[in-house]
Amino acid sequence: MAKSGGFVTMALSKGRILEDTLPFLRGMGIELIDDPEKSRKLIVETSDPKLRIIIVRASDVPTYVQRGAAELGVAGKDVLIENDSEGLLEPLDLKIAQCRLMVAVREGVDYEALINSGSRLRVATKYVKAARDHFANKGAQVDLIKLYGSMELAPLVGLADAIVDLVSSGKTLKANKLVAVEEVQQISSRLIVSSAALKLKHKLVQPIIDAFERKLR
Ligand code: PRT
Ligand code: MG
Repeated sequence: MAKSGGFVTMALSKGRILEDTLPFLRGMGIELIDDPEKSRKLIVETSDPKLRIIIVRASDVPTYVQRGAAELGVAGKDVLIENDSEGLLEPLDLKIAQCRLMVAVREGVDYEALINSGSRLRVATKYVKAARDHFANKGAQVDLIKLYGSMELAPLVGLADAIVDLVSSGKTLKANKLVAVEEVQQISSRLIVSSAALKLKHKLVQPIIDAFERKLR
């Protein structure tokens, strides 16, 4: 464990996860001292001297928790699928930042025919592990093309036949003349906890898990 002493660090990402986690903290009577969306501070104290928040990239949350730089965090299931889960517990589905991981193709493309044609489908995605499992379960042969963003562009410029991406309102697909054709998985964000911290700092960490759980009821 990196940090000893009597406090707990929670790793959150800016944007929807931070926003949707604040009500859980408020349920415990905890407010942030600074607004991370406004200030550039990456370590944010809270009204509870025993709890601080660190602001990290969404896909980095598991790393901070696994390596003991934070005891707790909130991460999308998409991020957790792509990350290894060693040393991590996932005690609660917070049902926040909900969306769906979907396969999408260009409007007018016959996805079923493409799949059944037997030729290898080129699929661009940031979610390589989830996509690999999905197409393997379907028995479909695919070439996965790893991208880090703007997946929607790939089918439009001939880089890929399909993409696997997160969809919430569907506006991004629509704006790029793509259609969702298949669901890979429902996604929501989870409270994650370091299994080591849960043992070593049980008295500090367990009450936070319990408070989040109460808010879900
Ligand atoms: O932005 P950054 O590169 O730092 O990381 P990130 O994109 O992973 O972080 P962030 O904060 O954008 O997302 C955090 C988590 O929110 C993700 O891990 C998901 O679990 C969840 N979430 C929920 C989403 C969406 N909804 C979502 N719509 N994450 C991303 N999107 C993107 C999607 O990839 C697509 O580009 O929004 C676009 C589609 O949105 P619609 O509304 O047009 O369908
Ligand atoms: Mg983003």
